[in-house]
Amino acid sequence: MELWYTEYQTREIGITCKISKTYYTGKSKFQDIALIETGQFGKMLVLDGMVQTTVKDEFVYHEMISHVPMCTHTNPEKILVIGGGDGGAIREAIKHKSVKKAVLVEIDGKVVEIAKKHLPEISCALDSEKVEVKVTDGIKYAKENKNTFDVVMVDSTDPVGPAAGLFDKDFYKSIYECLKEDGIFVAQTESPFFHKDLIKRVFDSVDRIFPIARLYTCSVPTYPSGYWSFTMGSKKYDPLLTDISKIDGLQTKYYNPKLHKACFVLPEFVKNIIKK
Ligand code: AG3
Repeated sequence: MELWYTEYQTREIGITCKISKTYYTGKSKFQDIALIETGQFGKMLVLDGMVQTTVKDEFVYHEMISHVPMCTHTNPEKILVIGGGDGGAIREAIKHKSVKKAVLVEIDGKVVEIAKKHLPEISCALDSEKVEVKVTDGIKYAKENKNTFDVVMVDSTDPVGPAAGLFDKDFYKSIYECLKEDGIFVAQTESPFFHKDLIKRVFDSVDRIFPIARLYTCSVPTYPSGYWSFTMGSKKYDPLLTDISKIDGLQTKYYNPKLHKACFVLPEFVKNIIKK
């Protein structure tokens, strides 16, 4: 018998994958969790029915959420990832030799446990001695750790359920305060095709709080519309002015020095979303 899984990305469209194995389905305190084997994308992590990551396309999102801010900062030593319990963003972050410590703050310990057990390719860095995993609320953590981090990445789920507060203006203010004076933050901000209002709202908030606000995009085939956005807020460094000749030795499959700037070149309809 053939088994298929569908994520209904909007009320009008979905992504359907043939699955050959179910490694885990269950409920944590915060959400439904599933770990399935798909023919096309390999192992796939699904939270509350929404595809979070797959072994075959995770590199795009994880490299882009991490290397763009990491290479914009001139000396990122202390890193914070909020969400991202699968470990992919932090795996990329610690590829940077300057990093002394990377803290992962994930609200749902079950996600970390499942990723460690079933997604070693993605979660491998969680056992690194530079990495500290804290199972707690990222909003609270950001408030309690002022002036501490060089780079903060918000690797959240969609703005519903446990992640809703991670798209709030007050949260971005706490992030601003938990960054050092030249700190940078990036948040995943959904699809320019399907989530225009959200992108506009987040970009506006970040633009009000940070001296520099930028939006960049990449292609993630398993996410709604396949086209994804990130919003960056920076206190000092402008990613468009990064000296890309200094970026070298990073082992990547998507990110590269030229893309560092090219990813900020936006199509007209995306420019219009964030136009003042
Ligand atoms: N977090 C963002 C995934 C959003 C996908 N949305 C959806 N499928 N509706 C990814 C976490 C990876 N570390």
